[in-house]
Amino acid sequence: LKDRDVVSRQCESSDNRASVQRAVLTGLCMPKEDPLDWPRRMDELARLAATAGAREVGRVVQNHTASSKTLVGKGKVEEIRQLAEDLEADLVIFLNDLSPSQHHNLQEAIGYPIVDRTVLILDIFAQHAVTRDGHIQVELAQLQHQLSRLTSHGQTLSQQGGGAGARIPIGTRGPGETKLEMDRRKIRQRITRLKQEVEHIRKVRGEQRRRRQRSSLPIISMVGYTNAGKSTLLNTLTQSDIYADDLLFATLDPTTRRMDFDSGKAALVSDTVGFITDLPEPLEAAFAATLEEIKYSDLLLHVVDVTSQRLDEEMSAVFTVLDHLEARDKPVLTVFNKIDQTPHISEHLLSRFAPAVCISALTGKGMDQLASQLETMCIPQERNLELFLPYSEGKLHALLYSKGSILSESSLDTGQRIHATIPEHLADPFLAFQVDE
Ligand SMILES: Nc1nc2c(ncn2[C@@H]2O[C@H](COP(=O)(O)OP(=O)(O)OP(=O)(O)O)[C@@H](O)[C@H]2O)c(=O)[nH]1
Ligand SMILES: [Mg+2]
Repeated sequence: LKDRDVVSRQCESSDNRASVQRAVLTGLCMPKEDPLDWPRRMDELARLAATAGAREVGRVVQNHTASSKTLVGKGKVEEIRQLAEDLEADLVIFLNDLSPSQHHNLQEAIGYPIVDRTVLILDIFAQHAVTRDGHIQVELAQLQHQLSRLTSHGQTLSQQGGGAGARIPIGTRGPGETKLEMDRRKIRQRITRLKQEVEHIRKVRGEQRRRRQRSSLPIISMVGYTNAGKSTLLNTLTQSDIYADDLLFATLDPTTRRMDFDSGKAALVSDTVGFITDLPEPLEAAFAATLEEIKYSDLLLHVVDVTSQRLDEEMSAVFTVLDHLEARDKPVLTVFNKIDQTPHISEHLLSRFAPAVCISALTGKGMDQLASQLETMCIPQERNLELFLPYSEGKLHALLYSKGSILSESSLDTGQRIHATIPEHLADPFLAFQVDE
C-alpha cells in the first residue's frame, strides 16, 4: 500500500434510515503496524459499529503520515469530509483513539460527529448492560473516560446527547442519570459513589464465591474473544437458555450454571464478558469486579473462534487480559469452536495450544470429548492408599480424615491400618507409610 492510499467503498443503501446510523469508517495505520492486518481491523470496527447500530457506508484509510493536530493529514481530513457528505453519513468513526484536541479539531474540520473506537465500545457496553451491576460498571467506565477528555474549561469535547424522541447518537448513550453533560466536580463525585458501589459488588461477589467454594464443586470459567461462542457453549454444556447472539459483547453479566458429568460428578461453569484487542483501559478497570471471578476458578476454558481471520491476535488479546488479572498460571483447556464452519484444523495449532479440543457449540459436535477432558482436568484425581499410620503422625491423621475418604480402618498397638483415598495432590506425605495389601 502506498503512503496515502485510499480505500473507499460504497455499500448499498438499503438500510432503514430511521434507526440505522450511516458511518464512514476511517483510521491511520501507523508505521509500526502491519498494513496487511489493517483491513481485518477495519472489518472488526465495522462489526462494532453494526453492533452499536451504525452501518458502514464508506471507508478511508491513511498509511503512515500522521498529524498531531488531526491524527490524519490535512488532505485526508478533507477527503473524509467529502466522503461523509457524498454518502450522507451521520457520523465518522476512527479506529485510533483520539486525544481530546484531535477530537475537537477533527469535528471542527469535518463537521460530522466523530466517535473513536473506545467511545464506540463504551457505547455498546452502555446498550448491552442489563443488570444493575452492569450499569454501574459501564457508567463508571464512561465517566472515567469522560473525565480524561475534559478541557481546562470543564467542558466536554464530545458531541451533545440526542433530544427527547430523537434517535440518540452513538457515543452519547449511557445507563446513568448523568449522560455526558456534567462538570468535572460532579463527575468526580459521581465516580466516587460508583466506586463505592463497585466495591459493594465485589464484596457480594466474594460472598457468593465463598458459598460456591463451600459447595466444593470445581469452578470452570469460560474466557475468550467476544463472539467466540462462550454463551452458546454454556447453553449446550448445561442445557440452559442464556442470551447468545451474533453481536460483539452480547454478554456483560456473568452467569454460572451447574454441569453434570456422566460419572455423576459435577462442576460449575461461568460465562462472562468477552475480550477484545486493546480493550479500552477504563472498561477493563471498571469491569475488574466482573473479571475478577476468573481469578478464583479452578480451570479456564478458552473458547476460540476457528473461523476468525485474526485467530492469533484474538488469542493474544485473551492472554493479555489474563496477564492483567494475574490468571495466566491457571490450567487452561483450549476449545476451538465453530468447526462446523471449517473443514480442517491444523495439527500444529492443536499441539501449540494443547490440551485442546475441537467442537461446535452450535451442532454439539465434540461435546463428549470436551466433557471428558473437562472432567479429567477439573475433578481432582484420587490416589488409593493402604497405610500403616503411627499414632504419632497426628497431622497426617487429621489431613486424611478431613480431605480423604476412609474405606476401612483397624487399630493396632502403635498405629492404624487404614485403607483410604485422597486427592492426588495431597498424597505425597502418605507414601512413606504405604504397606502391601
Ligand atoms: N457456526 C457456528 N456458529 C456458532 C457456534 N458457536 C456459536 N456460534 C455463533 O456465534 C455467535 C456468537 O455466539 P455467542 O455464544 O453469543 O458468543 P460469546 O462468546 O458469548 O460472545 P459475547 O458474549 O458477545 O462476547 C452466535 O451467532 C452463535 O450462534 C458454532 O459452533 N458454530
Ligand atoms: Mg456471550
